[in-house]
Amino acid sequence: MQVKQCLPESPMHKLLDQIVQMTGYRPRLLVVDDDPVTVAILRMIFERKIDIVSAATGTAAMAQCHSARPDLILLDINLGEEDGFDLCQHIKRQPDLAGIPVIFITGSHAEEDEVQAFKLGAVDFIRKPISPFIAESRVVTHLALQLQTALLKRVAHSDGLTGLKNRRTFDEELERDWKECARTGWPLSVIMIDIDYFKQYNDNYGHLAGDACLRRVASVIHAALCRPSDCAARYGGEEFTCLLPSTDFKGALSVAENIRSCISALAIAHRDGATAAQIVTASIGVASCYPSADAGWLDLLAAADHQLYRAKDSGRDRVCG
Ligand code: GH3
Ligand code: MG
Ligand code: MG
Ligand code: MG
Repeated sequence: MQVKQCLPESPMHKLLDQIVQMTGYRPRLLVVDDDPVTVAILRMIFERKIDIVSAATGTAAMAQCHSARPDLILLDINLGEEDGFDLCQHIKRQPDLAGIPVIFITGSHAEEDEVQAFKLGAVDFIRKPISPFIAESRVVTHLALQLQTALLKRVAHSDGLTGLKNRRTFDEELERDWKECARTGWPLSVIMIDIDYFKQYNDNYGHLAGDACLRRVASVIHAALCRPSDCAARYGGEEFTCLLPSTDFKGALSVAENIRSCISALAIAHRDGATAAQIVTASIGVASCYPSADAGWLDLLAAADHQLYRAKDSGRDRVCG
């Protein structure tokens, strides 16, 4: 079968190209079909722009979902002994896979199958024999929307200057970790970090140098956290916060001391007369507690903030808790 590659570029093609160019990310499509000819045709249509992985059975498809993390799934209804509808239901029940859009691709022309596909959460329905133009248009449309949504989520959750999480995300994670620690009985710790005499740094070296300094400090804070559940955020201005679930006070103090010494070790010159060390330093407050369902997390933040002010008052470049 001859597949035309010179199809007109739609706004959705342009959107997909822009996102791919901006992120350097190549989208990945999982084709679940027991017919090798269909898989070969889809490969011909898409492989120029999109990585294709395939599976002929439900078990292989689940394995591909977990290992290849596709951005979109094209799913046949009649998979030999197996049923594509059952597989779709199974995928949609798994929280980490439920967000992957599914398009059914089938020889069935029955309206009730199309209705059933949408009821199960599919985003589209493509009929065989495949029309390359229609298949490409539908896949590109849903891929572009999926990648755009992922990009917007990333932007909404992160701080534009440093790439750390932003304050809104920190607050959401704090609320979630508070509930989780209240349920499990584990401790929860908060670290608050504030760069010393940063106003003078900006005044002396300029705002662009100030921004570069914030990025370097953010990267050592990020590197100092070792568990996947730990969270580092830019709380605002030159203030950063870390959230350490399942970490007690002693553990949090040692993480905080490591962050303080790593910031000093950057040895970013700060010669303004105010700082004894003549380099950029930070003051840090630490607070820990055992969350309970009937208490709020605001007290934990207030306690870390109080310790940060103690660190400032007692000479800066130190950790208090
Ligand atoms: P202290 O040791 O008491 O913390 O003094 P400070 O000068 O660090 O604190 P202050 O709150 O007076 O000043 C914070 C400064 O941080 C003021 C502001 O210009 C700077 N700042 C906040 N956000 C940014 C930013 O995004 N980029 C840059 N370059 N500077 C920022
Ligand atoms: Mg089939
Ligand atoms: Mg401050
Ligand atoms: Mg400061």
